Formats: sequence, C-alpha cells, structure tokens
Amino acid sequence: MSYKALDFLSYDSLLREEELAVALEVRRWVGERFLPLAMEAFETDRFPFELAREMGELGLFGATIEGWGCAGLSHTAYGLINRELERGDSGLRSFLSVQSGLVMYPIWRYGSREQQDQWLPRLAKGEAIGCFGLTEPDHGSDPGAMVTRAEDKGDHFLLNGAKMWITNGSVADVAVVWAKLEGVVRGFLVEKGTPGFTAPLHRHKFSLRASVTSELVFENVRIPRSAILPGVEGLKGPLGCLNQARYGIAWGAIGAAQACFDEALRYQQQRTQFGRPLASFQLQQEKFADMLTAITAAQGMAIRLGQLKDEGKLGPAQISLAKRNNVAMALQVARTCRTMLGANGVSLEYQTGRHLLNLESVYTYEGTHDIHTLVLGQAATGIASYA
Ligand code: TGC
Ligand code: FAD
Repeated sequence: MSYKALDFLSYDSLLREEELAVALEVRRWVGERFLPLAMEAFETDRFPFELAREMGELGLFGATIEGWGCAGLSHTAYGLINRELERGDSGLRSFLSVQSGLVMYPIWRYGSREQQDQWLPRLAKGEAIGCFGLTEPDHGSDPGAMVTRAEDKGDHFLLNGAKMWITNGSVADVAVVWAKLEGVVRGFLVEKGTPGFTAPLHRHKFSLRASVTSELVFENVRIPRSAILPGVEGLKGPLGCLNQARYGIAWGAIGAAQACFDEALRYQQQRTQFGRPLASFQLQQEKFADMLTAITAAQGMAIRLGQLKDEGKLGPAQISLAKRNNVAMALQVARTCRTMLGANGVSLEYQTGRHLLNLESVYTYEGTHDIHTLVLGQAATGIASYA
C-alpha cells in the first residue's frame, strides 16, 4: 500500500525542485529496499549492511560536503533525507547520522588533507563505515569529564580508556575517538584492527535493534601522530559534530511520526467496531487532530531550521529546541498510534511499535531531552544550570 506523508500546510511547496526530488527518491528507496527488511532486521538485531553501498550510490553520505565524491546538497535536502530514512527506521537514520554528521563532518572540518583524502571518498561510497566515540561508561551527559586519555610518546600516541553505547562500533573501519591529551579534549582516528583496540557488542537492546551498538575498549593502543585531528581542540570539537547529527534528528523524528500517523489512519479507516470505522469516533478523531497539529508544528520548525542552516545562521540552542521538541512529539505520536492499533499495536507486523521502541533511544542519545531542556534554560535565562 502506498505511503502518504502528512503535509497539512504544504511545506513541500516551499522546497526547491531538486530538494523535493531528493526526498521523493529516498522515500521510494526506503519503501522498496529497506521496509521489506525492517521487521526481520529488528527481530534479529542486525543492521542490513548490504544496503550501505546503495546509500552511497544515492549520494546520501556526507551529502552537504562539496568534493571527495559527495553530493554537495543543501542542508534542507540533508534534513529531508533524514526524514525519509527515519520513516523507515530510526536505526537507518542513525546509520546516516553517524557516518555523515559524526564521522565525515569531523574529518572534513577538522582533519588534515591526508585524512580527508584517505577517508572521505570511501565513506561517501559506503565502502568504509565509521563510528564516533564520545560517551564513556561513567560520563554520558557530561562528556567534558571523560577519562579516556592519549599520551604523547614522541613518534606516536598511546590511547587508554573505554567508550560506551557506540553506534556501528564493532563494524567500523575507522573510529573518531575523543580523548584527553595533556588535559585537553582532542579527536583521533583509530583504525579497525589496531592492536589493543576491541569493540564488543551491546546485546539485549529493546530499542534500535536494527542498529549495531558497541563498546570501544583501548588498552595501550599505539596510534601514529598522523591520526590526530589537527583542526580542533577542546569540547567544542565533538559538540560541533553533535550539532550536525542533532539537526538531522530534528528532521528524522518527523519521518517516524509521519509513518505512525499514516499507519494508524489507514488502520482506523478500515477497521470497524460497533458497526462503524474506528476513525469515525470522536475520541479517535481528537487523537488525529492533536497528532496532525503536533506533526505540522514540528515540520515548520524543521523547515525553518533548514533555512537558517543553509544561510549559515543556525545556532546550537536553536538545534536543541527542535531536537527536543520533535523527538518528544514523535515519541508521543508513536505511543498514541500504538494504542489506536489495539492489540495489533504490539505486533512487529505493524511499524508503529518498532518506531515507539526506537524513539526511546532517540530521546536519550545526542543529548537527552533533559540536557536540551537545560540548554534552552540557559538560552532563555543566560544562566547555565550545569556549569
Ligand atoms: P560548555 O562549557 O558549555 O562548552 C564547552 C565548549 O564547547 C562549546 N559548545 C559548543 N560548541 C559547538 N556546539 C555546541 N552545541 C556547543 N555547546 C557548547 C562552548 O562554547 C565551549 O567552547 P570554548 O571555546 O569556550 O571551549 O560545556 P559543558 O561541559 O558545560 O557541557 C554543556 C552540555 C551539557 C550542553 C554538553 O556537554 C552536552 O551537550 N552534553 C550532552 C552530551 C551528548 O549529547 N552526547 C552525545 C554523544 S554522541 C551520540 O549520542 C550519538 S547517537 C548516534 C546515533 O545517531 O546513532
Ligand atoms: P546520564 O548522563 O547518566 O543521564 C541519566 C539521566 O540523568 C538522564 O535522564 C539525563 O537526562 C539525566 N541527567 C543527566 N545530567 C543531568 C543534569 N545535569 N540535570 C538533570 N538531569 C540530568 N554515544 C556516543 O558517543 N556515540 C554513539 O554513537 C552513541 N550511540 C548511541 C546509541 C544508542 C542506541 C544509545 C541508547 C546511546 C548512544 N550513545 C552514543 C550514548 C548517548 O549519547 C548517551 O546515552 C547520552 O548522552 C546520555 O548519557 P548516559 O546514558 O550516560 O546518561
């Protein structure tokens, strides 16, 4: 059955022709190539890596970068790509967020020309996979307290520590790892197979099951001097990357909400109880009205975010506003739609329950809902509660 994406205020008419074309192409690809695998991927706890090269061929990775085989699209187009992928699954959008915003972005923005030439073309094609290690077992919301450290040994660095909850950790060819060097946060590119570097899988997740999550363990890992990202020092390095990924999530969450809305609407139009379609009852119609309003408001935020980013005027607190609002909105929509499917809502035969479970992770990663509340509290009052 063909998917109908909710667009009540005709936001799509604000898009440039090529942006809309990208969105529709990704929508088609998700429907044809990803969705047939989605239930099995979630049930068997695996990401369909066989799709990575197709995503590369579509130009989805590092799509806003100019050069190195990247598509050089607008940030609005990149947002739309996130929306369409997350309509499929948050794990699919996560795969893109990490590869593009958290791996290609720091290599492009902070890397040396050699690092860019070595990694960007392969990452763009989906021939190489990357991961981003910031969170540690004892330091999540407060990454500035990290204890992973690099020691300068003259001709090389020695890396020790551990990272936790790392998307793509055990499959990545290159890990962007944040560690303190003489007390200052620095980024390092650590290649798969480097002696002393292991990446055990996190098992038993009930969320984002179609996404690989791993620990990264560094025990006296010797890395060459050329592995340091020369272009940035301090916590603003990793936080600058998070801006890219959080921007994508603000768009992506809308796709998950649209998918749930579409499924609940079709279901309630077709299923009858008490001799009438469920969608005809006022209690259900109130839910549709509330969700329609919430999704439409989130879409307005995303499109404005895209305009500001394309103009180079988007600030971190504005991204926090949209990440916080749109993910909470999507989680609420998924939960409401789950109830509207009755018992079928707990079956993986329907997408909504999968989206609901996934969105619990999205609510927590890339800055928890609470952390974005505090960022907004600081923006509103001028006082940082976490300082
Ligand atoms: P604070 O003292 O405020 O700032 C330190 C330096 O960083 C600068 N800065 C930023 N720069 C760029 N973008 C931002 N969003 C920035 N926020 C702050 C700031 O100007 C300062 O620069 P400078 O030059 O003065 O040194 O830092 P703080 O330690 O007080 O922390 C602030 C806080 C709490 C907002 C920050 O730590 C934070 O955002 N915490 C949340 C951590 C987080 O989001 N982790 C995510 C891990 S990655 C992940 O989840 C990937 S999910 C992957 C997937 O999609 O599958
Ligand atoms: P904590 O920081 O311990 O927070 C626990 C609770 O306390 C939360 O509710 C939080 O909001 C609240 N809290 C914390 N501080 C405050 C405060 N000052 N005031 C009020 N409340 C507060 N990280 C990476 O680096 N790379 C990845 O690729 C990555 N992928 C992930 C994939 C998945 C599936 C998941 C679930 C997580 C991933 N993460 C990744 C980690 C994620 O970014 C962290 O889980 C997140 O930043 C929160 O850290 P924490 O889990 O340590 O929670």
